[in-house]
Amino acid sequence: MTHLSRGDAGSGGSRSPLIEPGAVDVAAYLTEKGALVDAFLDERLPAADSGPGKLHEAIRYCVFARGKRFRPALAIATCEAFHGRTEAVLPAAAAIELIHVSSLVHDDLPCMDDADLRRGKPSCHRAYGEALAVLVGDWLLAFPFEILSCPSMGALLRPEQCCITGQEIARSVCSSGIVAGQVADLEAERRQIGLDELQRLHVHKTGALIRAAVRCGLVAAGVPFADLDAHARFAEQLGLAFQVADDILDVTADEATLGKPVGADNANNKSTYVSLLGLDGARRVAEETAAQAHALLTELPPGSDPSVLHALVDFVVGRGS
Ligand code: GRG
Repeated sequence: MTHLSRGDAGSGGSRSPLIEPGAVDVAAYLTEKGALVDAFLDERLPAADSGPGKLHEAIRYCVFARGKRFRPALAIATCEAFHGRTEAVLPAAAAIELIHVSSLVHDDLPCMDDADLRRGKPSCHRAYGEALAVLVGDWLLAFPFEILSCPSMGALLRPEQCCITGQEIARSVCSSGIVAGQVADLEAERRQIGLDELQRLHVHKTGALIRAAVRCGLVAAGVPFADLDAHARFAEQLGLAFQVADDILDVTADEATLGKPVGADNANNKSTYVSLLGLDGARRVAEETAAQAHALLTELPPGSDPSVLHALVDFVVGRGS
């Protein structure tokens, strides 16, 4: 479906397209892989009406809202780039999406960003109240590890692969991951921070889960653990590009497209790539970071097929241009 043709891999320098424009239909890829992830989750999440209270209804409300499913698609694309089986990476891909949703629910709370809208709908605490939203976020953070430790995982991955997958995902949340990044972000509010500090913060807050998606894809494809660092290097650049594009969209997109309030960063006194560099400067950083991601993808070993990964990099910066 997605591999219509493959272009010249190029040198990865400044923004020469590494694949022919239109060679990979990213929108169709995200839809196709998103549907797989949704079906996987639909089978495993408790029924909306099963109680207690509205817990499971609220969980489904958040999970099945209109998200791009970028992170699970990235995990699947990485696994497929190394000729791994989609079924082998699907549990990790779904787990990563749940962690992401958990972070969105908590991020929207009054004590954090206090956002009324998420994925085009009232945020979880707006729809279900603050106490239940905290608990929905808690639940969504633990359930991924129930999925990953399910005995049926043994039919898909070797025990060491299961362990590393769980470790990668847990690490993307803890002291070098989303939670640490969010603490740094809160600390940085109401003061001017520099580009280095902003970048460090986002390596954790946004980059860590994107990196985990790539690493879990590599693990599921059976890439030797010793090669994970080298093969996942593009993910760091991709994570940064994703955040820069997100900052740009916060000032350029409309609420209907974004599915959340625009201008929220400014309202919350956050330093962003746009506030530090201006719109053109931020766009330049997005392009440069994407070029680095493309260049690193060209260094993947012969035999791998990173064409969808190149297209996902272009998709990320394309959203912010
Ligand atoms: C409970 C894991 C957990 C963390 C708590 C609140 C918090 C600490 C962290 C906030 C992390 C956060 C929301 C970072 C922003 C990441 C980001 C750019 C989100 C937008 O991602 P998209 O565009 O959204 O992929 P969709 O809705 O399409 O999935």
